[in-house]
Amino acid sequence: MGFNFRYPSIILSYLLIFSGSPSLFSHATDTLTHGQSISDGQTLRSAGDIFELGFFSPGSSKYRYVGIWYQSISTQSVVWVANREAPLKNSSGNFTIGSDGNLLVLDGGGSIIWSSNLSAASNISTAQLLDSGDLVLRSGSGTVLWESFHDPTDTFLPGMKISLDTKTGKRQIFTSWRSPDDPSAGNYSLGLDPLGSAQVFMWEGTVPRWRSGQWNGQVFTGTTMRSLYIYGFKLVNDLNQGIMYFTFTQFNSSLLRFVLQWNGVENCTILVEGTREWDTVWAEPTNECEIYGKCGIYGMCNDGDTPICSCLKGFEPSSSEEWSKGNWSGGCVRRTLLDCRLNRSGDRFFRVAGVKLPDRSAWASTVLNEAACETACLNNCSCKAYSFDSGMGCMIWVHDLIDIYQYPEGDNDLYVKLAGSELGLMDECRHEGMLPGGQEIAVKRLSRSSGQGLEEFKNEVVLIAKLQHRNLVRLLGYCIQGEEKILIYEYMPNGSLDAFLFRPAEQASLDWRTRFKIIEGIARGLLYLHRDSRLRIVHRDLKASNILLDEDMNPKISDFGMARIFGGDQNQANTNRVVGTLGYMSPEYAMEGFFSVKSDVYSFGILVLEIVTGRRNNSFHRVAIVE
Ligand SMILES: *[C@@H]1O[C@H](CO)[C@@H](O)[C@H](O)[C@H]1NC(C)=O
Ligand SMILES: *[C@@H]1O[C@H](CO)[C@@H](O)[C@H](O)[C@H]1NC(C)=O
Ligand SMILES: *[C@@H]1O[C@H](CO)[C@@H](O)[C@H](O)[C@H]1NC(C)=O
Ligand SMILES: *[C@@H]1O[C@H](CO)[C@@H](O)[C@H](O)[C@H]1NC(C)=O
Ligand SMILES: *[C@@H]1O[C@H](CO)[C@@H](O)[C@H](O)[C@H]1NC(C)=O
Ligand SMILES: *[C@@H]1O[C@H](CO)[C@@H](O)[C@H](O)[C@H]1NC(C)=O
Ligand SMILES: *[C@@H]1O[C@H](CO)[C@@H](O)[C@H](O)[C@H]1NC(C)=O
Ligand SMILES: *[C@@H]1O[C@H](CO)[C@@H](O)[C@H](O)[C@H]1NC(C)=O
Ligand SMILES: *[C@@H]1O[C@H](CO)[C@@H](O)[C@H](O)[C@H]1NC(C)=O
Ligand SMILES: *[C@@H]1O[C@H](CO)[C@@H](O)[C@H](O)[C@H]1NC(C)=O
Ligand SMILES: CC(=O)N[C@H]1CO[C@H](CO)[C@@H](O)[C@@H]1O
Ligand SMILES: CC(=O)N[C@H]1CO[C@H](CO)[C@@H](O)[C@@H]1O
Repeated sequence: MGFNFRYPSIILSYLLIFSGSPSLFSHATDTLTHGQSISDGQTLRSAGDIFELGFFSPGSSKYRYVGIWYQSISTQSVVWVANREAPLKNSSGNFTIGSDGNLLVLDGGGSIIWSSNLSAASNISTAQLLDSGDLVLRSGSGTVLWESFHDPTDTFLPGMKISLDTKTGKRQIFTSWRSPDDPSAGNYSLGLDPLGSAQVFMWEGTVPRWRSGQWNGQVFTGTTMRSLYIYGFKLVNDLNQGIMYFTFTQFNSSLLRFVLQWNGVENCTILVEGTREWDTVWAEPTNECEIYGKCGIYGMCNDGDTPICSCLKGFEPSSSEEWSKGNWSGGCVRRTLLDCRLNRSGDRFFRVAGVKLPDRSAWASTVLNEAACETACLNNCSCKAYSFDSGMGCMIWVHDLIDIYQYPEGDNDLYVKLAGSELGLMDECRHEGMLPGGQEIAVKRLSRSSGQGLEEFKNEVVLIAKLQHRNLVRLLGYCIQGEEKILIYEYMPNGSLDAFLFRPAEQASLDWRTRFKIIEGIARGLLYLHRDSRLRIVHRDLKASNILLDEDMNPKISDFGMARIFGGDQNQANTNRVVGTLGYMSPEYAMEGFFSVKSDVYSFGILVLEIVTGRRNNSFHRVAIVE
């Protein structure tokens, strides 16, 4: 965006002639008091010289607007506009606090063209521009009457809220500019899901264009927004006040902003120190699969495939003619009706790995483990799919599945309910949970649609077959049949460590002796991987849910799908594909892709903290998730 700051000579000479008079604005201040005004060419400046408020013309426009921008940046970046719908036609406007205490933009004739519109303002109010970029109007007693952060334009700054009043349904909405030359409300808006799910939506008009995916307490699961070291979001759900909002904090001292651009892209940029240029941290939607419902209902988008849309297994295009033309909007229909009898239903689940989970999930708050989640979905005839995740718990879908995107960073698995006959191939490859000798086993199933499936499958088989240690889970066998790939492990009756650590009901059963034993066991397993085995192995995804517990609560490291073997004198490697779990990843790995045995040690450190405290390493406290 280019900005022309026009100082017509008439204004300049006015300033020169009267510069000797006792004007408040001979040097910039951050506060406007009752009765004072600033005219075109004058500005308010926040105390730390970060933001500036004044008159500007965007791009090639000749109109004048009152707005707030970053004071120090030469390429002017406006974060808020007052009179976006009512431009000044010339530079004789004023910004002032009116006699009733409202903030006003006046044109040269003295008519009000914009107002903060408070019915009960104060006749001695003051307005102050803060270093956060917020313009705050206070009454004489200091009560906040109005603030620009509650009346946003297109820019989401640290400390702002994106909110939903759960009682009235009123939302705080961000609206794009119409064009780089025109700040009036454009076609795109951004706000919380009016249905109350913890998701951010973008609309084009009233049609959903993009959504963030479900919030898991740490991140939005459907985005590639992985910069946890630059900023962190927080969800607050205040049931008393009936308000729910997201806000974010930046961890990095550089200036940071999210802009809903005029072209319908939400763009997070950071000011690169030294260069004074904005650098993109994250922007969506930037590929077709990120567009809401691109492939219609029961369709799945994968921009690595040609064509990008396919129907979920067991479904076929509703109109193959439209699909062949690249019009996927009609979506897909089920091939074989579900059986859906209670208990002995012939229905089964098909795993679709690594996806942005579909929209309109329902949260089964009382279901606490994956098996119960599967049962809950199987026993509810309206249930189309389920997903279980330690952060989000059990989610089921009773509406048609829409907006499924399979992408490399996607780390949620969706289990889609299908008639058993649709899974014919798999039947031959199924084990009944017990080997012929009566030994109990655990089965891990990978599927073709997981995208990374075969590579990781081979990796895991080859690796684990070479490894033997009491603190590593044992592989008993595997099966490849058609598109099915199955791993058979020894059975771990006590499940995974995260279930014990983070569930209030189970926490009590972990005494200090047991916790110590678990830490020691993990350390032994890790030492074996790093030093004592014939190979040097970096696990790359060490976390509580990958530590399994046997009947005596001995820990065993599992899930070698992401592991890498290092050569004899190799100490470090780099990858473009950062895999693993946020919160456990070392900064140099998460940001630069560098990994080494040290990355595992970092994850181990986080794990020890979690085992000792019984708390997740959430930088933010999650108040609640509503659905
Ligand atoms: C500026 O415009 C206002 C109305 O839009 C008009 O009343 C005023 O005379 C104009 N001033 C100049 C200097 O053109
Ligand atoms: C705008 O402000 C200037 C300086 O405070 C004042 O002289 C002028 O009368 C104001 N104009 C209007 C229309 O209020
Ligand atoms: C102020 O209120 C009036 C009347 O309710 C409305 O027409 C106008 O758009 C409002 N202005 C702003 C800036 O909200
Ligand atoms: C503000 O209003 C109060 C009550 O209406 C009045 O007593 C007071 O004089 C007013 N102050 C100013 C500065 O106008
Ligand atoms: C903030 O993050 C940017 C982008 O990763 C980086 O270039 C910059 O050095 C960081 N600044 C600080 C103070 O950490
Ligand atoms: C906004 O919508 C109008 C009407 O549908 C369309 O003509 C215009 O191109 C759209 N603008 C953008 C930036 O998409
Ligand atoms: C995001 O904004 C930056 C700075 O304005 C710009 O250079 C970049 O092209 C934008 N990214 C997208 C995807 O629009
Ligand atoms: C796309 O297909 C749907 C039905 O599947 C149809 O209703 C719609 O009109 C088609 N759109 C275009 C642009 O052809
Ligand atoms: C079958 O399901 C019903 C209803 O959920 C339940 O009451 C019953 O115990 C189940 N029977 C068996 C054998 O699981
Ligand atoms: C199925 O689950 C949905 C969502 O939790 C619920 O509203 C519905 O009552 C359930 N149906 C049955 C038959 O349990
Ligand atoms: C703490 C805990 O739940 N321990 C259980 C681990 O598994 C064995 C065998 O199933 C149970 O007997 C323990 O109670
Ligand atoms: C990896 C990670 O997210 N570590 C964080 C754990 O929590 C502490 C305290 O909140 C942070 O300082 C770490 O950065």
